[in-house]
Amino acid sequence: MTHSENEVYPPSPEFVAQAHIDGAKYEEMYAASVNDPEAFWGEQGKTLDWIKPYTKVKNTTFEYPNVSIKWFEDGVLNVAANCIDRHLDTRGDQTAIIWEPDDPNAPARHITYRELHEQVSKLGNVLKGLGIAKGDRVVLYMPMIPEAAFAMLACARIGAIHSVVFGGFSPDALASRIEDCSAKLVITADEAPRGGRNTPLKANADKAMEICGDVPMLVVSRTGGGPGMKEGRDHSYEALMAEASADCPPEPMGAEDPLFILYTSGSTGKPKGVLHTSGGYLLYVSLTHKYVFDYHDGDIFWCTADVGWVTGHSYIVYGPLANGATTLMFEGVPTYPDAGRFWAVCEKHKVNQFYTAPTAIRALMGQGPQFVDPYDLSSLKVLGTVGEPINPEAWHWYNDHVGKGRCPIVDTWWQTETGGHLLTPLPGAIPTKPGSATKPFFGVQPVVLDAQSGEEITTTEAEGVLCMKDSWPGQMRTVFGDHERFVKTYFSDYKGYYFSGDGCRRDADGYYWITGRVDDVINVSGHRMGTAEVESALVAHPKVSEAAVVGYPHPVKGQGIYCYVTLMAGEEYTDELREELRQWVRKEIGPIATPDVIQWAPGLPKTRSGKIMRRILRKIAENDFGNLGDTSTLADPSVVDDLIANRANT
Ligand code: 6R9
Repeated sequence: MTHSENEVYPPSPEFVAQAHIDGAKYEEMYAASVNDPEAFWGEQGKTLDWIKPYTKVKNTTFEYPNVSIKWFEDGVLNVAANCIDRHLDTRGDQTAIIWEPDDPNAPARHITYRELHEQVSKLGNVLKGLGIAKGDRVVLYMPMIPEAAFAMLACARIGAIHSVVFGGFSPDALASRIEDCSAKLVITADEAPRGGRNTPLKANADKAMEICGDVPMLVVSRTGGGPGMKEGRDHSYEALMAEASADCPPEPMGAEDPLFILYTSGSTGKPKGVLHTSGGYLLYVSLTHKYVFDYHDGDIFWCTADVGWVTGHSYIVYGPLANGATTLMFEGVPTYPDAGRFWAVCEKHKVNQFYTAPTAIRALMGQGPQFVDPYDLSSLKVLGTVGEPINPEAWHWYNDHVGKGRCPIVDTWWQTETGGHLLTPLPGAIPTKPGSATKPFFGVQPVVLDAQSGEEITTTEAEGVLCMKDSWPGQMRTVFGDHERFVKTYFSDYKGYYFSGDGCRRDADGYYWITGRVDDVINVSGHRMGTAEVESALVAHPKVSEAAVVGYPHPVKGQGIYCYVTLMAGEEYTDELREELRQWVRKEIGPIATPDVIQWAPGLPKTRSGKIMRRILRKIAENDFGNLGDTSTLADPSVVDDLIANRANT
């Protein structure tokens, strides 16, 4: 089945009748948002609680090299107070967080806004007691437990900047992030149960500190296992919380004071510390959460992401809590104890909006409908996807078996850098087309540029690179500690625009279809990875002299990791070494970076100036030999034939 732009699914009249935004309202609000952004955002900004109201709304320029992005710059607020304190009068006893543990037989936790206030306030005081002050960086390396959300919010409450590192990352990856942001504290847990197995977080953090040096550690006891505490460095979360006062006034923060740093892969080897600030980010995630999921008071919202990714930041923690929602946090994996777990949880907690990644849908689809059909999914109203384009088969399976044809599917395109959704349907307003992220959210001005000339394509139908013409409040502000890199990465290739790194097509109805990255970033199970990161891990092995890594189509992961490896002279190309290299990369970066294919490449296709021709390697990995393009500039064209002859089975 291929994409068809003629296949259109409008929301049902019943859905439209109860939705916040219908088609006409979308058109009206969208026009207002781009015709007069000052007025639009100035008005929307009032949905937050300000300690000192802003008088300025937008002060942004994409002009190279003077890029500068400020929203609500003279306003003062506190993000945690907006997510917690302001709800206490009206919904103190409402559940803020439902926590569903990995083990389906263990009890779920329901944490009210009042309890959340107490926990976050106590933890804020614990952090202060450990010497953390406004502007200090705190790294979180946590399981999917409520304490992860407490820690993020406690940082926000006292003005510290959190940087969450995904629990699946290796000690090396953790160490480099601790170092890059000069963290003053690491918050972790003894172990992270997932799918019936425990990830040794504390042991990994211990190893990281052998690399980056000791940093004070606050350790949550999740399983009671894991290594012992190091005297003078490690502190027990439970012990300090037991003594902490619950009186912790929220720190007044400038709207442009940093809220968090989140490292993400780019086309070079070193992950970038994407920096988000307080006011604009919170407004943008709360507004998108409300309108994109058509969230109504009392609804149960579930985003299945990990808090280690931006999706978890924006749509498990900040967006939902700013809206006074009930947000579900799931510790486990979609296939444990079996492939029905997501649906069992939806039934158990009567989930109304469900938000996941296409890779998870494909994996579950492969297990068969018997894992979903028995569950009562009548509570569901809106389904969402994020992370990569959704293929029509997966879309239809999601629509038929999960949504029973009743629930609009919102395919949300956005990035760590964008803070929240940029291209997405509003479910009561925009008819969907399977595989298309449809239309821009309020205030978002997408443009399609010709990749070579950089000219804006002004016809409705267009194909090229996806850029943004103007800023939106959730946009990242800089790369932590390297503003020049920020300007160079996003604003130098196409002057005057924000460059997303994605290619796209706009159809005759003005719908956007993302065609994938145009740089050396691959998307493995919805996770971004720089091919350069995997290459540098490979060449760090003593037997490897050179490596080139590309993505190739993978039925479940979307893209798999295909590595071409050249060994040092005299080394032997063996299956044992291949497996050793797979484990090596896994250890260097983390399990998500484990190579799917390693092809021995005694020679790599290079230009005469020594540049590896990745375009050709991509084609070979894709099994597309008829279409190698111009190979005449290669120093030695015969290496291509050798690589084709020895292409690995995938
Ligand atoms: C939120 C998130 C961003 C990259 C992005 C694009 C891809 C995300 C997508 C999508 C097609 C969608 N992407 N959502 N592609 N349709 N709905 O995933 O952030 O990890 O930074 O990845 O993911 O290529 O540029 P992040």
